[in-house]
Amino acid sequence: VYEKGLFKSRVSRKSNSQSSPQFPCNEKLNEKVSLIQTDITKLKVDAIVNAANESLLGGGGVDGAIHRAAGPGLRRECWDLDGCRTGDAKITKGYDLPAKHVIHTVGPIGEKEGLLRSAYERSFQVMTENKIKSIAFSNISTGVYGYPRTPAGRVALETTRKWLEDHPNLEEVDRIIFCVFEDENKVVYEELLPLYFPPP
Ligand code: AR6
Repeated sequence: VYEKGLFKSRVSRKSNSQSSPQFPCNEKLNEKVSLIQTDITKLKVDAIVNAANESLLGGGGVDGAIHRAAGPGLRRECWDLDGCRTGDAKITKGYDLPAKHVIHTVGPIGEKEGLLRSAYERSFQVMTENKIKSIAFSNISTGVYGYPRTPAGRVALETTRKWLEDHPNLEEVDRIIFCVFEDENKVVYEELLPLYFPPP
């Protein structure tokens, strides 16, 4: 499922040096993080993270794809959740998906950094509360909600790096996957990953 060898890839760290964050290499953390380009509904992980809206009742984009693949049980469970505020996250079962759970988070409309950070942080909290070991994130807010891709990637990776550093005893979390769909986000993550998770 996972693309291995990410950190030995051809990516140059020079390309983004102007605004490089200064994170030291930590191979233990690097091992937990992967990039994959695929349809997130195909991933067999403990949880996939949906870019939902506040109603939690489905929509277009990745949300629509997840609801279609999961089947009507997902919509029924979402109905009972009574929505989700922007920056928050809620969990359901995965129903007909290969993933066991769906963490539904609602990103901001437009470039509101605090709310996007909150969406990732709340997803990590929900992951921990539910003892989830492997998680795949879609690129929250970067489609219909119009958050520019590179700043959104920075928020995703910075939040992840900090969360991993703040939870050094979470041995049970063994994989955090960034699931990109279109080529533009793949390019963004290939450039940013070595800045937040530098190779040896
Ligand atoms: N697998 C993985 N990623 C996907 C898939 C897929 N099957 N389909 C799209 N993406 P968006 P948002 C990528 O618009 O910007 C919905 O209607 C897509 O290329 O799905 O947070 C909700 O109901 C993009 O990079 O979510 C909300 O109303 C990323 O997923 C609203 O859109 C997110 O794009 C949320 O907008």
